[in-house]
Amino acid sequence: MHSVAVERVVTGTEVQLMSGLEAEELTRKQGMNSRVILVGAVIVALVGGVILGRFSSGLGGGGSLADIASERGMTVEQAEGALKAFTPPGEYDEYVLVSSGGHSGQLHLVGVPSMRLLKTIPVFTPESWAGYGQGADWSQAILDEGSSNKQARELAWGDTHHPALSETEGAYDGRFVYINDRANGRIGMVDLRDFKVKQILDIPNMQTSHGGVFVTPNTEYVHVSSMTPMPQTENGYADLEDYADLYRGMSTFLASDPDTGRLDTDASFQIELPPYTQDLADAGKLESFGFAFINSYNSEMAVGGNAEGGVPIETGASQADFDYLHIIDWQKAEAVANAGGTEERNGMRVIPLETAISEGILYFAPEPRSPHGVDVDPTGNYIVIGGKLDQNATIYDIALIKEAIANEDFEGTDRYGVPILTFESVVAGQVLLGAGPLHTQFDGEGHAYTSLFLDSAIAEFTLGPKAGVPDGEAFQLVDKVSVHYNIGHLAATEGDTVAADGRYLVALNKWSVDRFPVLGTLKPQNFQLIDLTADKMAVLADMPIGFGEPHYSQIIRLDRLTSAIETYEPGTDPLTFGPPAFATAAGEERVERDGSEVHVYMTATRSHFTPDILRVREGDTVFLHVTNIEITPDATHGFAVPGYNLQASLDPGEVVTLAFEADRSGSFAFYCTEFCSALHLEMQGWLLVEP
Ligand code: RUQ
Ligand code: CUA
Repeated sequence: MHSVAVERVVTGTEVQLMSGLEAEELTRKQGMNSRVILVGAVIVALVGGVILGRFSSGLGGGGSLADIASERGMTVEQAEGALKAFTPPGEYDEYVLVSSGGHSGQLHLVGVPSMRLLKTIPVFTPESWAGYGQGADWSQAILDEGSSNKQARELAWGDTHHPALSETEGAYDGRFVYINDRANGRIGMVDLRDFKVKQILDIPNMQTSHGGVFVTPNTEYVHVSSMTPMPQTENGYADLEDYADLYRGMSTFLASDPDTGRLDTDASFQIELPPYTQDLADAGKLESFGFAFINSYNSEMAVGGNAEGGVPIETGASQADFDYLHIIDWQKAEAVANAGGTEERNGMRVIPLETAISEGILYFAPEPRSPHGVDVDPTGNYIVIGGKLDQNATIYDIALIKEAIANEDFEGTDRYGVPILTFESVVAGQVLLGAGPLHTQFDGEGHAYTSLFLDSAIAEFTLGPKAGVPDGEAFQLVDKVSVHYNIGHLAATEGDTVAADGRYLVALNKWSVDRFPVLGTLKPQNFQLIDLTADKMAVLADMPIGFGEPHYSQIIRLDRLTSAIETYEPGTDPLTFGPPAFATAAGEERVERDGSEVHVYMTATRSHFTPDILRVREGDTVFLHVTNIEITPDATHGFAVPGYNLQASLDPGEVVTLAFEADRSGSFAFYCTEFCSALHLEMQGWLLVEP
């Protein structure tokens, strides 16, 4: 944290012309390390020693910065916020925020600090602008694969919650991002070469997953834990009377192929957990490498039944003063799995709960009432827990945890026999923060930032000596900032990693209430950008989210996204990154008929498809192999057929196959859906389906 000195030089005349508000702001600034210097002719604003602009009223035709701010009714603080967040046209943001898209089922990329939406990556939900799940073979293959395992029906949506960027030595490496589907217990993998999803895995033996997603520090594994436990029975059914006996949670370690990022079920394993509700999770790093931490609530095992004479889940699940932090030694689990200590369940190696206990894989530590977030600090020493119904952040120390395990310092076991470490022996400190602490991020300089859902605020506090904080200043609340409203997650720049840099924080607010104009009954959620470089945290910008509710985000430095490509090698199938058999070069376009099967080898380039007339007969099966033969970046073409539900988007070099039954006779004018050139409207042709 360094403070930013603000110096402002104003003319005597201009001071007289200042609005009351502005004068007030200047006075306030003076109280905050600022100096107001009056001189004769010009106003110069110095922010951090840099001359920002000349505030002379005569300069620049459009008025001075001060005039613009006052004309627009802005305070000095707001104007400063605008300058700090603004990324000039044509320039790049320094960071990219990778955000879940909630029940839109997608991922969203946002530039930081400008808070401009840069891209949407379709994952679980068909998205017609990207030609995703609208007939293009590669996207259909991914969606089909993701509905193949435990799902009895084809799934057409997802609820994305927790993105997890791949890491090397605990820092983002810009290669892959994983994202879970809260609703259906699935996970998607997006390749950060072309920013397209390459795999959706339907994880066996669990039904839902919430925040239990992280990668281990070298992306050895992608972890997904279940949220609501499910019956571990043949048919997936058990009455709720048998909840304690037959329902189980799962901690899943999915092995990730280092070259492709694909998750390999054969090399993966699961650890069976008691039927508590496993919630957020995080990976140990550095000092805590090899451990995984999962929060749980509902150790009461409430199942509801408020219309059957029982108590509602919300009441039943909030009785106990403590729930259990799950501490998992995943390297031990890996060794046990590789030594055959598993049972096979629906194609997955499962370490039964008894084995996890007897092999010392699973321990519990008590955590205050109904905890939510668990976050490991950049040094790996501290594990911060937010307890929804407790006003404190509770900070655990990995050295104390290891010691307590070694000394068998247990206060007992739970009903399944999992040893419970003594609370006092593993906790390094508690900090009273306010109402509804949820999630915590870090700045890499010994500070932690916790979202307070009920207070609609973020609290900043110091960690302990092992994060570089002097003894006397350890575990102290140092600052708070209000956000609008009801913050869930928050994301600091690289704040999940060993490289947390303390530049910006983004608040992911669940409500926006009165923040935006009334445009109907459904209001947007709101991202708020917060400056972490000033002495006090300050909100710089709002970004209303006009799509599904984002849950969690991670912020990666732009310069880490080094594997991103601009065009495919000519004739590339996005799914494999290799050339498919039907890649077509210019001059090789053709139509091949085999009985009622018609294969069209087509090319697309500005501003025509070749061939541009396709003659088929009603009842034929048509395979349209389209190759975009452009090599120019951004020369994307679309391919859409009216009435046939077909739409593909072809980036330069890309090949897609659209397969369909020509079951509707007629003359259909197919066309390119991207405004690709001056003759874009001419980029069309005819599909003639002869009756
Ligand atoms: S957890 S409601 Cu990521 Cu706070 Cu979901
Ligand atoms: Cu190609 Cu429009």
